[in-house]
Amino acid sequence: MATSISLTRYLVEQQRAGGLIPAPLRLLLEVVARACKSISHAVSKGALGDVLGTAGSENVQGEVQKKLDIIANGVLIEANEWGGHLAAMASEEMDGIYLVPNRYPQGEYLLLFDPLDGSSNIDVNVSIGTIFSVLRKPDGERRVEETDFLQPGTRQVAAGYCIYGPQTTLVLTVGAGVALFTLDREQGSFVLTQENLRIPEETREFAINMSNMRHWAAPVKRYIDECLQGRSGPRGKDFNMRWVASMVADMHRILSRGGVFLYPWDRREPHKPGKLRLLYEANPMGWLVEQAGGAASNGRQRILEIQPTHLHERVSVILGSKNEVERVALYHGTR
Ligand code: P6P
Repeated sequence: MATSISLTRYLVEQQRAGGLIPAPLRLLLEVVARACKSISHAVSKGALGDVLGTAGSENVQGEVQKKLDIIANGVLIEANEWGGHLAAMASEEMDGIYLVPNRYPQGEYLLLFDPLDGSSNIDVNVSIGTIFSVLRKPDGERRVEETDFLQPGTRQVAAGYCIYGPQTTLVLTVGAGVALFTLDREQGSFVLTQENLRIPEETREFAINMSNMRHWAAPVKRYIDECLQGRSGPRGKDFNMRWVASMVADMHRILSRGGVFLYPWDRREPHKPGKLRLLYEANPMGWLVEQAGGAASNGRQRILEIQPTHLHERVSVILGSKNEVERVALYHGTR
């Protein structure tokens, strides 16, 4: 039987080969992976663990928080604050940034996360996940401020997600392709099960919430209409649609077999550029997609080049198979 490669061994060998993973970053990624293992355990308890249902509070987005949102957020904060690899954290579930307490050593990295994406699916046993992004803090000794998190996605040093589905799977990039680690529950460790994931440039699958069709802008409506016309229409082929309503699940499918994911701007809340958040959803997913040979656009520009203006900024997202993302951008008049 082939020797299984643990996450730790993969990170050490990546450091030897490419120097992309200094020891503090390796420690950070291993701690995040251990936190995801704990979250996976909590998620798997379901009704047996008093973890379902709402927490009776709202997050900064004004969304009702699920008990598991709060649990997952706490697990990530407690796991990462003492290690000396981080200066601060930011989360979808927290209004402001979380500075590592002075009683712990200050590190050089910033960790951003959506602790439990897709939480509307928690109570109905559909796959959910944790999305994370790692940035460097600015040089110097001053305390980190919220503005230090406002870096474009091109400045990420690591990004990934952990999907809690039939398998618990960690998907990670540090800028040398995308690797996939499956949790071996008997060993209690993440084992490398695929590397150099590639998204096919062509696809026959799109993921969008069709119930919003009447609210979309013309370029998105044109793109989806043409897909729906199938082989007798301008695309000359039939398409299939998927919508899990859990970005991690939809994006894992796209990273695994291709497809295009759209959550575009729509007229329901015209003052918002989109529903999904730039810093801890679109940027990490966008980097993973690009590292796998796909594309990530807001319809008008490369997502990773957007200069954030505030921590919980939202963005329109078109992610996945390169030729499809470029077609949507073309329809927006930006190619
Ligand atoms: P809708 C989950 O709440 C989420 O943020 C993403 O994971 C998912 O893709 C999207 O919202 C689903 O949104 O409007 O279809 O419920």
